Amino acid sequence: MPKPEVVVVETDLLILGGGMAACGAAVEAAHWAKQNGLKVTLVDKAAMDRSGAVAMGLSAINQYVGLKDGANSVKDYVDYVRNDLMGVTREDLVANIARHVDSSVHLFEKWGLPIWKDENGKYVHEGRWQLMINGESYKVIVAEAAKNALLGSGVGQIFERIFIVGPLMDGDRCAGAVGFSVRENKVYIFRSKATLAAMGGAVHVFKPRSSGEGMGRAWYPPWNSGSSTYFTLKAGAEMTCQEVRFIPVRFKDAYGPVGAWFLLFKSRATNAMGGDYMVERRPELEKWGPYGRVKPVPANLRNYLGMLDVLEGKGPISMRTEEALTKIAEQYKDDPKAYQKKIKELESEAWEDFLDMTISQAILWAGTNVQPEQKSSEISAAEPYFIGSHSGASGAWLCGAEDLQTAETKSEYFWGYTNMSTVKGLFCAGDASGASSHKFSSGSHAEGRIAAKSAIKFIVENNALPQLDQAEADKIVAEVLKPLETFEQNRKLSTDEDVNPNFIKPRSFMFRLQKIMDEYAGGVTAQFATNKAQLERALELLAFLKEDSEKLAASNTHELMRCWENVHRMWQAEAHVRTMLFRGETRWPGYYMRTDTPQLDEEKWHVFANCRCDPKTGKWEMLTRPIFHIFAQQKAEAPAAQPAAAR
Ligand code: SFD
Ligand code: AMP
Repeated sequence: MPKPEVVVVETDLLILGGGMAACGAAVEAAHWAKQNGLKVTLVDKAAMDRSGAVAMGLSAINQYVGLKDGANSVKDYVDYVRNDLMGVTREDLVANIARHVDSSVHLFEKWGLPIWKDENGKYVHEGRWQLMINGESYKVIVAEAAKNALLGSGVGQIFERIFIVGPLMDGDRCAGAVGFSVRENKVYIFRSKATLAAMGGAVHVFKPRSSGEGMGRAWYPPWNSGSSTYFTLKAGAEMTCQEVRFIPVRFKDAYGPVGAWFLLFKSRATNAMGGDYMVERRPELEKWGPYGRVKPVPANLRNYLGMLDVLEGKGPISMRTEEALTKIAEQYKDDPKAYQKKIKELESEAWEDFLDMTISQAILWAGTNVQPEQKSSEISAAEPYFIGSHSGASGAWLCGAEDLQTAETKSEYFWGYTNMSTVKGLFCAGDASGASSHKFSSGSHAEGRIAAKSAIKFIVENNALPQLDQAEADKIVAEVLKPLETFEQNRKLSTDEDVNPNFIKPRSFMFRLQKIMDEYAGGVTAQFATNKAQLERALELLAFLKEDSEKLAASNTHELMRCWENVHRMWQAEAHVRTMLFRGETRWPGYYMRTDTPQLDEEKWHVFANCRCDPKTGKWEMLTRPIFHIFAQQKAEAPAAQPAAAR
């Protein structure tokens, strides 16, 4: 391959990613950039219309607070999130999103997203915080608005199919990013005054349940590979909640969502003996301090109760779809025609739930003759993912909004610009921002808007383009392209492209990473359990893997992307293992169990576990940060008012 062209792009605000948070950022940035005569550049590794977690569409908007109707308050949402995360959340970040999220949802509707309405014109709720949508084209609609905002205002430019590898630094200030085109022979140096990382979370760090050709079928779409974590870590940012992975319980093998079944259809899940683990194992909840008593039961504890059944050999666990649908239709039982009509209506809602967001689940149902109104379906716990915007919490440690700080929080949670990381000029949103779970698609969009507005303020107040150290930039470009060179130099040493004494291909590298994580860091085959000795062994093996990452080889630019995706995953893995090792307790059973410290330790570990990797020395620092409340002090055990739909 000829030497790639190096393209230098100068901008004011650089938005990395084209997902929900980046689209929110684009809309907001366009507005403020125009007022201030600034330029905005957005870079996505894929095509924005269908990139990120919402690519296939979604069937619900999971965060809507309903402030206008007075249905809930910001504090209600904060209570919900804190309880669900077993007490570990940055209340200031969650509150900031909660007070802005409704306006993002109203914008989605204005842009053309169909939100279900009842006969009185009111939104149909799936649960207390969730709205039902016809969301197959959700991402297309949100991306269109983002593109219109950036391109229509004349302030913006968009680069698609450019994979961002890592940050460009000017001392302690983020100076932009380096990436390459996955379609053309070009390397990009993006120089910026502020950078917003919004490149999603990570999948395929752990071995998935699926194997062979089905391996790409995971719950989380395969293209988010830990780039946000890598980018922020490499810039030297402090990270938080890196131990808080997310294990979704999903319809088995095709990962269809369960929310609509549990909340809208009020279904039960039962074991092989017909027992309901949420009822039979309720006493187990008492072991988990105040968090075992909150309503709804935290997601990890719901998982855990089901896992206990599986460990006792009581699987499979089934979603009782037939029971739930029949129960709803029962009210029409005196009128057979009305009964049949209702069943048909429910049946089509059930299929649409999958067709809107997890088409493969509908295909699996069809392929296995499932009629949900007649037959229940197996559910199971998926492999671990990193998705801080959902029910995980991993991400960068960010500055909160000034007006949400208290005298107590200000010195810990505030350092100048809302949503800025501990690195000057580097902002984060969505999965890239930590300790602010349950923002989902809508909250990520709102957080993107918050972060972009703040980043523009930063630019206005720090309006000089950081220096570009050309020698350093050349070094980074050479490093980015090295796998292509390694392949070219060594390919003739073997007759098989994938087996070579001098290099490792990204696919093999990924399998090695996944095996380490699965076996030692609490993956599926380890039944989500790990301990100090296993985590230390994982670190030992990860160190060898890191050495071998120098020998990654790519035969084309697509494979070059695969190389870097796996390097990003490896760093996400290391941050995760180190933080699980650091936190000497089990706080989120159902996500992972530290078998050597199997209990909650509120006294010692009611804190954030944070980490930082010094970009110069490569040395990791582990530290704790305090958890503060921002509303009038309440006890964690005070449950948020119980939603009608919660179990
Ligand atoms: O219920 C690079 N989520 C759901 N949210 C809802 O509101 N309702 C639902 O129904 C949801 N469900 C759901 C959800 C997620 C997933 C994975 C599934 C189902 C299967 C959560 C939201 O989707 C999630 O919170 C947001 O999408 C998060 O937004 P953001 O912006 O943080 O991430 P993104 O949208 O995935 O976008 C990431 C972008 O980064 C790009 N990218 N670009 C350049 N260089 C690189 N190196 C890059 N790496 C990644 C991506 O291309 C993308 O544009 S439910 O079933 O759980
Ligand atoms: P899911 O499809 O599992 O991602 O769920 C969508 C939303 O519903 C998320 O906000 C979940 O936290 C919530 N949810 C799912 N199942 C339950 C349940 N059994 N009880 C309470 N909330 C739930």
